Amino acid sequence: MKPLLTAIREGRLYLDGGMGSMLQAAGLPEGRLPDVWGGENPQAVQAIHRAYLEAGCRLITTNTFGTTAPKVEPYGYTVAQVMSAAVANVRAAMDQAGVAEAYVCADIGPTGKLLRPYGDLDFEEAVARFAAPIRAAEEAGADCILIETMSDLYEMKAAVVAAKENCSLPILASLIFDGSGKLLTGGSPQAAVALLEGLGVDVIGLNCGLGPQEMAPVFRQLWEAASVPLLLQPNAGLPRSEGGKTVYDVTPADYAAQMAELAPMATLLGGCCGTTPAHLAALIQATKDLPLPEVTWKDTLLISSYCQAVALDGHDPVVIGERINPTGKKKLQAALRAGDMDYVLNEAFQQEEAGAHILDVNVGLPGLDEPTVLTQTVEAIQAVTGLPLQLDTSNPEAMEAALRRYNGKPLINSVNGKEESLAAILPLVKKYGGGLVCLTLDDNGIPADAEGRLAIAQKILRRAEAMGISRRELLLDGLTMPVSAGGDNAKVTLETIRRAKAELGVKTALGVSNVSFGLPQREVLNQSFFTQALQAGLDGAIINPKSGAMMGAYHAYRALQGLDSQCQTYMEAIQHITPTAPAPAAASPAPTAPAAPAASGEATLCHAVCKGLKEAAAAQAKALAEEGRDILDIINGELVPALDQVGQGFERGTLFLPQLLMSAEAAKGAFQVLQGYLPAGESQGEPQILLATVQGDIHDIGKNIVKVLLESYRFRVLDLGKDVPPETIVAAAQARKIPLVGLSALMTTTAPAMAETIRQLRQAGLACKIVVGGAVITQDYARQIGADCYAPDAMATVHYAQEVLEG
Ligand code: B1M
Repeated sequence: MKPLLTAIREGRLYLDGGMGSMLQAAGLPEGRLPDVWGGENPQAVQAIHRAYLEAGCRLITTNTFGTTAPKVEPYGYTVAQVMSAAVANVRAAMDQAGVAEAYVCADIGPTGKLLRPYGDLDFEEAVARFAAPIRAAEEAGADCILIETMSDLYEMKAAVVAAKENCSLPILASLIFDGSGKLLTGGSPQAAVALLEGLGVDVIGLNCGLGPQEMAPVFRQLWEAASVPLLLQPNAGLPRSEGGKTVYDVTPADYAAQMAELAPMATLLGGCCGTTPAHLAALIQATKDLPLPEVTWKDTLLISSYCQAVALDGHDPVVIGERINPTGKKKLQAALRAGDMDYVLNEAFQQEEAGAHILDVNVGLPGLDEPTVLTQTVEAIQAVTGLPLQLDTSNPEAMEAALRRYNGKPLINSVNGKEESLAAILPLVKKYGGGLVCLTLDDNGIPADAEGRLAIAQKILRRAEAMGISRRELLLDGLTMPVSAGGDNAKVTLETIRRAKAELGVKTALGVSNVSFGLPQREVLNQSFFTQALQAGLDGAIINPKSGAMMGAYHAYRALQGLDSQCQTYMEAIQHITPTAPAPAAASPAPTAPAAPAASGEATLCHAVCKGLKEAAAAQAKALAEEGRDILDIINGELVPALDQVGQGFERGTLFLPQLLMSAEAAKGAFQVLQGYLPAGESQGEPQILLATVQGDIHDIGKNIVKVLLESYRFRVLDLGKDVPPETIVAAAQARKIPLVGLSALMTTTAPAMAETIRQLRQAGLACKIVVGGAVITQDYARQIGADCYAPDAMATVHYAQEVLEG
């Protein structure tokens, strides 16, 4: 049998289709992990594999979507046992079907958890969870690793890193996008391609969530950006519920017809939820004779964050903000030494608002533990901005630590022509991916002429290509020397840029402002040199985006070169620019980060919550409380409106789950501070009020505010937390003889759980009163579901508690 990667290059391949619904039909009991059940009922699983093989599928996926230690060990099995039984099931089905040439895809599904800082799963813990089934898959004889249904690029990165570190099998990486064309955590198709090609996966794909028609727009975007073969496994349409069962409407014939439209872009085809062997048989029949997609190499270098990609296409330059670098910046030095992350984050926001497309991050200071501080700084910045980062350090240990944790594909600044630098940095680029800034210096220093610098560039290029790093990923830095130290210095740099583009076909980067070192009115020189460098072919300009002069030069260059359609960006930006003025707030020509919900740099509680700045939010809350402002007024006038703003951004699709989570954390931090200004609660005695956020709902900020306020009015509260089943609430209310039950629900989808809880409380014959609240609840709805009171805010809850409990 051909190696899988050869087979992928030579012809179209078919994966199988849905597994879950077929397992249910085969008798999988509700609540039992399918992976475990499959090991215990091999005939049932083998029959499904066999049906797909008989339909013509030749890549068969193991029944191991949930095979991680936390999920299988409670059943008394190890990951290795479940994986090897699953691989054996595929092999047995191949024997039964008489198919000798088929490939076993070891299925790796998501953990079901969000990674820090958005959730509580640490990146390394995620890598370890994926490592175990991947190791077991190779040991059991699988042919490739299929990482699928990933809705978050950070988790996908953890899985791919685990695969690269624990096996030598080909890696197929497949994502689940939603109807808005984004991943759950906001990632775009281009950001996915950047990350996954950087990590070196063999195939990129889409599966689940949508049907072929709904998937088409995202798939087209993948096709336009990717240089590797693509895989497509949609559902049989959009799922809908019918009589409590999930059903899919796309028939095998329609599925085949819709997939045939996309087949010119997909080397590997298959199906996901709702598809059956009949769907796959029809698909194969309809597409097997269609021409194979021609996978084309894209020369554009993509750099990415968790949500967006910035393209360096060799024509349209981008701005790399240079301000997060402590050299010569006393305040930043002090902030880094004190661990004052908010200072650094503000610097990031200001550059973003000034129009930077990528942010350089350098924390090199004597005496600072650079691996730790760089990683922490990168994690803090990537949690609150969608701009990709440039990791800037000469310390390889710090580079690896930050690269590993970086949520995307960064710029790596830098490698140079010295052997030790090449040996340390190139393997990191190969492993984690990244655009690599190549400094034209070596053990003999910086050559005086362009010829010498290009010779070093060629050496780096050869070494990178020998390691399998494409020249597309390289940016040559011709190095800026001050003109005050040599009349030809600027000319040599410009010539190096010109020749690097023309003779080596690489992109270029440059820190511009060093040219004026030692001279007065530096910005005048910087601006002019910058324009000349752009003219020479500079792609990644490392400049101060807060300088009106530099951003003016940048926007003028783009307008004059026809890179700014109808001078739109120029016109918008120039309104804010005076030649030496600080940063304009400019529209960005490259893909923009999700819109920020608040105006720039304002030190307000609302701004801190909107931007997800936890420490700043706590500090602002403290300042307001110290001013003597009423605590409830701060909550209702600042905290709630800030979260409303974030919620609106989320609804419009300009903000994504990560920002929602960061804002929630900031609001919680502020509230914790405010809590200290409220009178202490009463803890002695039986609880009088039971509080809970209803089943399915994890929003608890509002409920917690209600609790603290009730306690400050000296009511005794039993807090059952969030996502609480009706049965738990009824049992607790019954056991503790609670006179007042308070329920919170924040979503239209969880309001019915509130109704169900009330129904069960009433059915149990409890004499308690019931108060309800939360953003989606209204007076009418409360009445309709049988609540005794609707409380629009925390104070209203206190008033009702006083009425019920104090007469
Ligand atoms: Co999400 N979320 N969220 N979220 N989130 C909403 C609610 C949403 C309206 C945003 C939007 O799209 N505009 C939307 C729901 C849409 C719908 O109705 N269907 C939404 C969604 C969709 C989601 C997810 C599904 C997103 C996803 O994963 N794709 C997911 C849901 C997960 C789940 O629950 N199963 C999700 C997750 C999250 C975070 C985890 C990121 C975070 C919550 C963190 C936490 O609570 N620990 C979060 C946040 C912060 C919000 C918004 C932005 C803010 C909620 C909030 O805390 N408001 C929210 C948008 C919004 O409401 N503007 C949104 C401030 C709080 C003080 O107000 O809770 O109303 P509130 O409480 C008030 C009063 O209502 C009253 O007193 C409080 C103080 O005055 N009150 C009571 C509340 N409970 C009471 C109980 C009472 C009496 C009064 O009696 C006991």
